[in-house]
Amino acid sequence: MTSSLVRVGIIGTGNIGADHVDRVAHQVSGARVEALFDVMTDRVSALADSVGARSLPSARAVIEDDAVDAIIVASPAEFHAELSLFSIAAGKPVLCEKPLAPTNDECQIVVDAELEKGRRFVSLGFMRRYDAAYRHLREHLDGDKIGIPLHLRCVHRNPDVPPTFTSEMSMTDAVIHEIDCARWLLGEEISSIRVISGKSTPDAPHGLRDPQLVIMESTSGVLVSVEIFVAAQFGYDVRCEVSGSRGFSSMGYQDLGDYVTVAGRHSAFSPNWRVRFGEAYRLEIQDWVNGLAVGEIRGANAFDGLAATTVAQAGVQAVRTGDIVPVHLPTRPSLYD
Ligand code: ISE
Repeated sequence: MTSSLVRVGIIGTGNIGADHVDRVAHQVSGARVEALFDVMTDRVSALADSVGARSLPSARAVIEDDAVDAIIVASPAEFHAELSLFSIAAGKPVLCEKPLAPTNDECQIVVDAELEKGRRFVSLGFMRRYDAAYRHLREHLDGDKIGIPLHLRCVHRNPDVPPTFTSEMSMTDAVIHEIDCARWLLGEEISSIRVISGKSTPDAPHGLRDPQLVIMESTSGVLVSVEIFVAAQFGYDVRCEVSGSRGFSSMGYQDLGDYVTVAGRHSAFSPNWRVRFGEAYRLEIQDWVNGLAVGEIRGANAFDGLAATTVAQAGVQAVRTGDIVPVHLPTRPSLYD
């Protein structure tokens, strides 16, 4: 780092990328936005001007720019692995939005690139790890407050999705978060997955099975169930309850901001994940920047990305076949211990 502020280059300035520009510029300390790239050139120039950054002609130009210390990748998922690889080749830390890549093979190539360099560069944007409610859940598990975890019961509801959304995308775009949370909360891998779909909501885009019930098992046999319901209409709703051998701990059930009026009882749901997890995203970026200042790469890593994509892809197969699909993960290299 040649400046006391981490100079960040951001690639992709759509919804989440634009949020990250605002976070780096105004909501975290120790960093500033140095350069941006987006294929939508009009959008990116105005955004760059608003935060005193430069708009560059390509993603690679951002990564290789001498005045950029670290990269945030918020482009569409199919570019994540390639841009992470360019960042690794340039020797620059990269905070990549989930997923690390849509396929296991591409994720493995990123892991291999880090192994070859003998150090980690990639932090993966599994922001739920920074959410206060999920952190409490993990403290209860780590503190042995509820005994041995036996069942994680998760709910993931989105108000709506684009008309092109498919039953498989429910696994790769949405359930991938519960996959990461389950691994992070339990400290174990997922060993199998099956997906059951029943009656679909009439509000689902044509062909989308919604809701679906996902049932996973961890290596020690903990059950992880997820109701994934992406055309739920009323708002964004994420819950998780862990049943343990001596109690339970839950999030998302008690903290919905309920209020009561003469007209009845109301629950204030977030409109979308950008609002619900806004603070988690901010804390994730702050921790990333704080880590870089002391030479550490923090947050979920590239192997976490490989593991999550591997389970999500097994989930895709489970959607298509209805089978219980075993998950085959490579052994975790010591770089990721
Ligand atoms: C979206 O892509 C996300 O990443 C959100 O975190 C997730 O909750 C949502 O379901 C996805 O569509």
